[in-house]
Amino acid sequence: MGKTILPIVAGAALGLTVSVASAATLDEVKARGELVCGVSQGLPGFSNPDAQGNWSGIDVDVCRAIAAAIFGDDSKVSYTPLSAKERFTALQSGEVDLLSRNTTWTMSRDSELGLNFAGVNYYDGQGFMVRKDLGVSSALELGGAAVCTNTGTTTELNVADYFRANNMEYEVVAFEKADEVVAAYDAGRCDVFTTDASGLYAQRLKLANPGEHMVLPEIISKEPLGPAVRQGDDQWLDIVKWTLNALVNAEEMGITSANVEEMKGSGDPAIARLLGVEGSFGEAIGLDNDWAVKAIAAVGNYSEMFERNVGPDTDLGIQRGLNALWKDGGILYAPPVR
Ligand SMILES: N[C@@H](CCC(=O)N[C@@H](CS)C(=O)NCC(=O)O)C(=O)O
Repeated sequence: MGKTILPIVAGAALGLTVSVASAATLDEVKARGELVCGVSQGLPGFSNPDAQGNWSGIDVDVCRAIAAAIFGDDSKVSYTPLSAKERFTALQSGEVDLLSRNTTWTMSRDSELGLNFAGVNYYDGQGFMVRKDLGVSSALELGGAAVCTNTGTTTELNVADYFRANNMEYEVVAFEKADEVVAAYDAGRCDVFTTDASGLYAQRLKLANPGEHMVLPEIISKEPLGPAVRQGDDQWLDIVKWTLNALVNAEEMGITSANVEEMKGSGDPAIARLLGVEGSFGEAIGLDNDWAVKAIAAVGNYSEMFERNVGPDTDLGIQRGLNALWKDGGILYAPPVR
């Protein structure tokens, strides 16, 4: 008990608006009539606004799925663009209900920042991009290079580890905003652009001549990207966690946005539980029992979400790889609704 109450009391005594550990994020979201989701400032395939300010991407779909599970309406989301450096403060202070922003789940973020990660919506790893005319074919040939990267990321920590472990010198050229990193690399201020491999595919689209650049074969880290919430509200953590699990389980069970209504009558007990035909799993997390139906109807199952935003038929052209289901050779595995 003391653990959850103390931060509220301390915050109130200081006269601060402290949402940390305030119990019912769900109640606040319902009273406000919309979910406030922290996203990137523009990363194609993950969270990106179009010219009209409509957001799309695999991280945006997580926000939409949660809004749909709560309100039955995936448009009830307001998106707050955040730089890598700003994102954790925005979540800690209560400015956003949820951070869904290509954020790597690490131990220090999970334990020291007052956050909880609700799962992984994209398994990634850090890579390097160079100009083809640099004449390099491996990251191990990058000794002495100037490396462009973002501040406040795992990226800058991993690059330091990698160069040190391989006894290579390097010079960091770091910026807070991702577009500044891309512009600096494109202008030749550095030899190498490093970030999550998905980010390389996404940001490459913004270069003047994408065909003049190549991604090197080395992947130097594990970057499990997923949504995070504040510590101290277990119900809200469950809502985010189980909505994400529902999309992965839906793919495994062959449930899609197109057939979800029909699948309610499938007779398979596992499908009946996920879709709220049997049991009261939705009520147990503070939602309606058909919460998963609403989420799946809005964004589709995990595969639909992947293919629409980052898959082979999109500009990013990414294969499922690690992000395939466990039974298809990947590592996506959601616990059962039971
Ligand atoms: N996954 C890494 C890197 C995240 C990150 O912020 N990457 C940059 C470079 S791709 C980015 O998303 N920029 C987009 C933006 O800030 O809008 C982390 O969690 O630290």
